[in-house]
Amino acid sequence: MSTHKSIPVFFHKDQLEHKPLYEWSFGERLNHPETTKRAESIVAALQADAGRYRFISPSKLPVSALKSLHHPDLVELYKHAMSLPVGETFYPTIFPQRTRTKPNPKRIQHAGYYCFDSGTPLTATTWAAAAWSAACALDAAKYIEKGKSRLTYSLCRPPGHHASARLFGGYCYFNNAALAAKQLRQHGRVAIVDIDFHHGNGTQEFFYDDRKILFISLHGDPAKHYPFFSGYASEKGFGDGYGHNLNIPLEDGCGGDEYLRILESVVVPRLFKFKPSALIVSAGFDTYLSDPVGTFSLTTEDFNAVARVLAGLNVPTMIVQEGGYEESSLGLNVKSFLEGFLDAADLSKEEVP
Ligand code: SP5
Ligand code: ZN
Repeated sequence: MSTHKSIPVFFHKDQLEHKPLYEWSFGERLNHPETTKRAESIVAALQADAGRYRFISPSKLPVSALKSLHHPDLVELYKHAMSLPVGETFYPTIFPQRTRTKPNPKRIQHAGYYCFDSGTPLTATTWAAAAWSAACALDAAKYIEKGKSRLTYSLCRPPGHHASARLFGGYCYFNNAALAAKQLRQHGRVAIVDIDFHHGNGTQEFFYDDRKILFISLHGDPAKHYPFFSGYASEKGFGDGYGHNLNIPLEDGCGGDEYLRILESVVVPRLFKFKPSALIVSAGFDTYLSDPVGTFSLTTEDFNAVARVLAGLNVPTMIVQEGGYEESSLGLNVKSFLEGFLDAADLSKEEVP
């Protein structure tokens, strides 16, 4: 017998207006992997199973909510970028060291002060798409907080986990998962498990000295992969937060068996010990076997198994979309993952006759 309700899915159509054209990667100009087709693939897969997924358009969040998460100048910069000519993309290429420079968020040429790579352009529509993406995470957090649902999915696009308080990068502008975590930490301990292929450097930085938030990230080894400067196992937190940051770099080619073994033997015991009152999953699917960016080899079925393992924690859970660039399979991978949570929740509620 099925006891679950449908999953609320937060998404706003204006998130599709942000259209980065290309990225600069080691001197090469590449087609940008963070396309609108990604979100469209997810929408199509979930809409095909309308009984299980309930689409909700988020309410507009106040600019003050973004300015209490990010430096106000960063927020102003995105707003200023709205005056770029339609179709024009601005790529920061000058990244001053933060010494005596005085940046002006109303000068687009100063964008590099607030940015750490050349793959994350600004356009006239970046602000709207990124603000709606953040709203998807904040509204889901409010759903969880009010007990309206024990499981939510935020179709955040653009993604968020590389963005820190003062810097954008890695295709990320606002840190959607961090916004949700700050909301939920008012009520207790929050665990964030980041399963994107890349280290969630922005999220790590937000909560590095915070013992109320446990951040765990499994990712490609930063010695070889983006974001290179962080994601090492030696980064364990700072001050009060020491011991509440866990980085697990994995080898290229890592498949489902190895991934699940680490989840069950390292991640789950750590989560049980922490006893969070809520779980946020930063869910990237660039660990997929044919992803053009990541180098792991998880299958669609593996995502289902990963979800079942995390669902075993049995706490209110928010799933926040991060990366995943194999457009044609992304929707099915997200669906497989969400179904893992739904099925596990059903099992735990089954009564013995
Ligand atoms: C949210 C997220 O997953 N951001 C990832 C940012 C990674 N950016 C650097 C990737 C460089 C590799 N470029 C693609 C190679 C295509 N063959
Ligand atoms: Zn990623």
